[in-house]
Amino acid sequence: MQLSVNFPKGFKYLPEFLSPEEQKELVDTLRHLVKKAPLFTPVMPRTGKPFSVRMTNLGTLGWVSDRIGYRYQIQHPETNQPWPEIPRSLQNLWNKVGDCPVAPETCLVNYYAATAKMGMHQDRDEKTFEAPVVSVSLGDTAIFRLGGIKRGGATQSLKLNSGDVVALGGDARLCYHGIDRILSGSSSLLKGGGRLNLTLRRFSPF
Ligand code: MD3
Ligand code: FE
Repeated sequence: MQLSVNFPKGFKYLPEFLSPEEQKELVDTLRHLVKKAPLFTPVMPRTGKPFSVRMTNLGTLGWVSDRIGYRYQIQHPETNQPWPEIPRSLQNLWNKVGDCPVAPETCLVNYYAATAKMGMHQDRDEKTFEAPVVSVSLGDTAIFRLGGIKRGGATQSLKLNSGDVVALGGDARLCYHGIDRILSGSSSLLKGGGRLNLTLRRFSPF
């Protein structure tokens, strides 16, 4: 158990929400989908500096970053094919924990190898912030950092373990957050190690 101080209103932390069997099943499903929509390495707008995290997407829209900027688009940037559908199990998860009357449009799949991290940022490329973001962690544990809605404020650190689900709604939806590091070797779920994070979202207002 972690000493979880004061989570912002709207931050729902559901440790071990997925059973080991559900996690294995989800990884199998993702393995097939990632063959159709391979992980790619996004680069920072303007500078072209590569992310350490590799990504792909599922759903009618997917988030990409390249020299032009951050945006949602309907096709994979390398195959130019539409993204695969969001699997039923993830749509069901959204319905269980998302507290949202409409379906998710996108699932960003982030893969962290042992040394990957993600700097503090807000998720604000969507056209609505009324819908939550629902996140699933699989594989190695991540040290997650959560701040407030203003850059540079107080932060707290939380471990996200395999099978943990986090739902970010309300005030939490625009909180700064990032991944400080991965605890390499902490899980044997992914052959080859590392961590997968799935974030289900809505782009369009409803
Ligand atoms: C808190 N992903 O894809 S998931 C991202 O583990 C992203 O890959 C991280 O940040 C990852 O944008 C964190 C948990 C998460 C997702 C969205 C949030 C936490 C959040 C939005 C607002 C506040
Ligand atoms: Fe984020």
